[in-house]
Amino acid sequence: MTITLALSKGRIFDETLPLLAAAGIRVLEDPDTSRKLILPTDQPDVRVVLVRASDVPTYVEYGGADLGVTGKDTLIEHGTQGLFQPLDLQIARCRVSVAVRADFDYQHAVRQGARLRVATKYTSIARDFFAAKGVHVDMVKLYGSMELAPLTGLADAIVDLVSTGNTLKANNLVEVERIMDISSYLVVNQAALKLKQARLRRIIDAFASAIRKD
Ligand code: PRT
Ligand code: MG
Repeated sequence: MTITLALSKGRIFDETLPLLAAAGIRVLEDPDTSRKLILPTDQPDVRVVLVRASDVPTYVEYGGADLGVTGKDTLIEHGTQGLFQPLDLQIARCRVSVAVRADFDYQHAVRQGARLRVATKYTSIARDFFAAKGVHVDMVKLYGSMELAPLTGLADAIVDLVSTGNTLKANNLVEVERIMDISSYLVVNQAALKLKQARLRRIIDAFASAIRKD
């Protein structure tokens, strides 16, 4: 019986390592130097698969992985069907915000009932947020570099992840609304949870006791 954990390279991989260590699991190869997509660990029954951040929920939902770590942003956009989410891991923290060009009067546009053109990768989150506010939007779906959209006239506003705010600042954009706080969750395949219960329980419990408490 093998346990497969889906992670994405970068901050999620890096910030999951200490939690794995708490569960007595060490990954034996560095994803930044190895070309392998399946990484062995020092536990013969545990392996890590490297997938695109937005593919983690898909792998876990369909059983390509037994468990995974994914941002709440990704989880909301994907939907939570077939996924058990036992833990908020409190890692890779950031927020989803609305940002505009520094010279765009967002509050005025909203008060005037203007139709806003919004560019984002997070169309579900953005749609729900503006619907609740009663703001009419035309949504433009992008897959990256959202910051460019207001600078080129593609959109009035973007909905994107912000952590330090440095990327917005560097592109002369300002944050005008905080939509929600984001952190990453442990997600588990529901069938695996039954079939591999004892082993998965030990990993979940070890992760739970290693979560930072602040
Ligand atoms: O990069 P790729 O297209 O493969 O996928 P991805 O961008 O979804 O993956 P990755 O690894 O970049 O992000 C994985 C998860 O990390 C996200 O789903 C979030 O839950 C979480 N996270 C935490 C972040 C950030 N912080 C973050 N700052 N994801 C992205 N960013 C980006 C943001 O999009 C913006 O471009 O960093 C930039 C802003 O950072 P600051 O510090 O300048 O504000
Ligand atoms: Mg990225």
